[in-house]
Amino acid sequence: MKCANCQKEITNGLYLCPRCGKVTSADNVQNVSLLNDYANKLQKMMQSVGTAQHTEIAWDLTVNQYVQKMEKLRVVLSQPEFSKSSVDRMIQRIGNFIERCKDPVFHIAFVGTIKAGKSTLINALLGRNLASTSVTPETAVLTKFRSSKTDYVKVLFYTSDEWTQLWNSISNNADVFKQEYAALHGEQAKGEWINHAPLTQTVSNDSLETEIERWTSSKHVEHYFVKEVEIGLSDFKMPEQIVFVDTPGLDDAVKYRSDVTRAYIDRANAVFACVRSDALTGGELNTLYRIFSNSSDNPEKIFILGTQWDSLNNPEKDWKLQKAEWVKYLSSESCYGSPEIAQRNVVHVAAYLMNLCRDYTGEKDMQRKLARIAAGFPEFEDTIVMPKDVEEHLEELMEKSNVSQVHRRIEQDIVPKYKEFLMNDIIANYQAISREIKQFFEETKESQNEVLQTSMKSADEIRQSYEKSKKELDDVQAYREQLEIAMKQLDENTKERVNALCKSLEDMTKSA
Ligand SMILES: Nc1nc2c(ncn2[C@@H]2O[C@H](COP(=O)(O)OP(=O)(O)O)[C@@H](O)[C@H]2O)c(=O)[nH]1
Ligand SMILES: [Mg+2]
Repeated sequence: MKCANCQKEITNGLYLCPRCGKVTSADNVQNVSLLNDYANKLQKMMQSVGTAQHTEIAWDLTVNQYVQKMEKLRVVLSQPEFSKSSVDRMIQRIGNFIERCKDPVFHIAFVGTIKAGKSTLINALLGRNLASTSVTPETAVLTKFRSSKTDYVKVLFYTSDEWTQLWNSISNNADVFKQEYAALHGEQAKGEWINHAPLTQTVSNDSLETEIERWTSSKHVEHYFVKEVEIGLSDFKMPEQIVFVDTPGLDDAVKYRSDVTRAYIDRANAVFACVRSDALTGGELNTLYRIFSNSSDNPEKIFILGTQWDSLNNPEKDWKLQKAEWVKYLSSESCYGSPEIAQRNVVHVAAYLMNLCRDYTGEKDMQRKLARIAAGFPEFEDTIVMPKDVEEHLEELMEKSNVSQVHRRIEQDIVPKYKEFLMNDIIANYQAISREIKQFFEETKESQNEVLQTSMKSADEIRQSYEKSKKELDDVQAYREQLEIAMKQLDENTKERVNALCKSLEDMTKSA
């Protein structure tokens, strides 16, 4: 049938038009004023949808449309008709999605428990010690590294709301956090840094270490209030849109910070999960399962690194056994889905060994450390007898550290495909949110249906409440139809879209 007001085609039997929001027919309706009430509400909602704020996404037209649709859905969900508790999560997901579209960057997150060796590994990959390893477990700042034309350090600070949440989430046994905070006069410094505007400093390549330390090291009081540090590196050999993220531990004594890491896992486009090679605990396995459940579309972007490999008693032999065990757990459908992929993506690494060789100065202490590690490998038994012998074998020891294998995984499995992965992630994210919203509306409709069924129990009640329930049902149906129009394009041509989007991203990279 056609709507009497806007003349657009609509489903038969609707009281309210999902296109213009006006009453289509008041036949058989006793309580016309109630119907009008609903019509007004619907029109108001449509009006606010029409004026929804729009964040312009300049880098791609289709992503721009996705964002526009999500912004409209956000307005619909924010209507007082829906309880805040049931829509909050969706609204938050929409917000995250929009943020993600604004900044199309491929995040490689290095995650794991505290002291797993994340920062040491990042330093091995960067080729210099920039990620802070001098931190106590209670202090760890999320740090991003990306390639840039100039070297810079950008610092973001907590807002007072975030700080309150962080402070309230400090676990009871985080004594060190509180003691150090007191010793550095945190309370006195707080006023200066909380709510501070982001700081971006261009620095010379040589002073990066000092500048980063100022914001991330536990020696400086400022680091408590730093939410995130982004470091631009002129000598980082990665495409500018690939970012390495050093995350606080998943077992941070400050729950707020572990939560930030968890959120990052969900947001990351690829994950390097660092697990000490001698221990895959139940807790860690749980985290790994969670990582997989968040990227079910492509588990090949998840790497499990057995870190601190050199500290096993007998690295080669012990790791073989460990790895077989890990692969067994990780080959299931819910993880890698095959033992072959698990074999390939579970990689041992001794980043500390790499860094020791790289920074080798010939000091006795360094020679001793290296000789101790070399003693774990039978192949050096005859050649490294005295500590000073290590000097002749630095190249081999570096190769032994297996950092080059991690490099290769990044360069072969991620870099050539990152744009495609990025686009797939944006689309998958969009679809997942849309599905959740759709389901929410289906459920809302069902619960309205139940109201209707219950009210049919007595003939008298029908007369009294039928009209009301029916209008409510129509109302929801109208919302839903609106949504369905908005989401129709959703499942179309996903593959083609990926290609088109990759192309635009490519153009953007070129013009950047
Ligand atoms: N023997 C050895 N020690 C390592 C290795 N990687 C990290 N470590 C040590 O483990 C400790 C924690 O490392 P860090 O990178 O700060 O861990 P994070 O908390 O995960 O960032 C430090 O004392 C490192 O020197 C490694 O490959 N071999
Ligand atoms: Mg660290």
